[in-house]
Amino acid sequence: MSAPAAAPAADASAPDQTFLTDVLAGLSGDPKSLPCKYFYDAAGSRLFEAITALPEYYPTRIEAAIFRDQAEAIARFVGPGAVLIEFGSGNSEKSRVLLDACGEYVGALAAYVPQDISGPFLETVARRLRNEYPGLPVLPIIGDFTQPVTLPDLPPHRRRVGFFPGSTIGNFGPGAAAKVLRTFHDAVGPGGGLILGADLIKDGATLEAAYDDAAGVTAQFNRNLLTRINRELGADFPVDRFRHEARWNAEQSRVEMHLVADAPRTVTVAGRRFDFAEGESIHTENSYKFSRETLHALAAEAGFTIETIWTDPREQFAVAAMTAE
Ligand code: SAH
Ligand code: AVI
Repeated sequence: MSAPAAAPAADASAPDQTFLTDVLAGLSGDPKSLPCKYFYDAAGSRLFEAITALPEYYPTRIEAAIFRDQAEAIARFVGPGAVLIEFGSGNSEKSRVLLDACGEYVGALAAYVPQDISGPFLETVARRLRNEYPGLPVLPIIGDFTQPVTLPDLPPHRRRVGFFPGSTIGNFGPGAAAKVLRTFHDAVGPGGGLILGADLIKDGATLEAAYDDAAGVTAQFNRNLLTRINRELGADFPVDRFRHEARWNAEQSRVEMHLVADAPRTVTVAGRRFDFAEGESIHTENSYKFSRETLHALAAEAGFTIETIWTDPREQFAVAAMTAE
């Protein structure tokens, strides 16, 4: 019997068509924009990790303190023997607090499922977790959480709890945010839970500093998107000629990140030319900030009921525990 013909090998050097389509569409818009999910190549994931340690970037620190202070209550909400699914898991640092708290107060989890778009980073983190938590099934999924989630084989008849910390929900506009939470609702099923971290509205100076730190790490993170487009899509952005800007848009309750051209420039991406006027920006990210009211409305729109909202003493950040109807 002859061996079946081998499937043609994927061309690793070929540009990702979805990435290319999204970039061309974003740069053709008026105003120009790029989807923020493309920040997270290997370098972008490392830069985001560095951002979380910056003095100006308060969300990670404050959210972690809430998790520590409320560890027992959160573990009781997760419940014994549950499956924890983290969407946009990054370095899974915050999940460790939950894994430890569940172990201490209600019994170990049945499985931990980290999902992230940043594949190699996710694999490294999963390997580390397996070493540190022997006996805990760690079942990573590489994928985009804005699409329906295909879960791996999970232990049956277990409560499923989604975990979406870091205010990643803030990177979606109001309609898109509800849609994302809807996909989590489908993943955990009726009666399942979701623990959501969300940054709260505060003064503009604190917010703009958090997205424009003195050491310039956020600027590097923002510009890395252009470096990635140059490398993966054969573009010729003069990366250092685009200035990083963070703007608090109080009317829309969001911090916007922009890359602003220092002079009139023409850039080519996969053979297509894009003209920039001096001072013209590419809008690269929105980071929406919430109030208790907007959180309740968002949860309800996605089919969840909020059971509890935990905050820090200055009400800078919120962690909401909600149940899928
Ligand atoms: N949950 C972690 C990381 C938050 S950073 C924490 O709170 O610290 C946001 C993470 O979401 C990054 O790791 C990024 O790679 C991932 N991400 C961004 N957009 C995504 C998408 N559409 N699908 C899956 N993961 C995404
Ligand atoms: C991942 N996300 C919630 C971060 C945020 O705060 O919007 C990404 C980020 N952008 C700039 N700094 C951090």
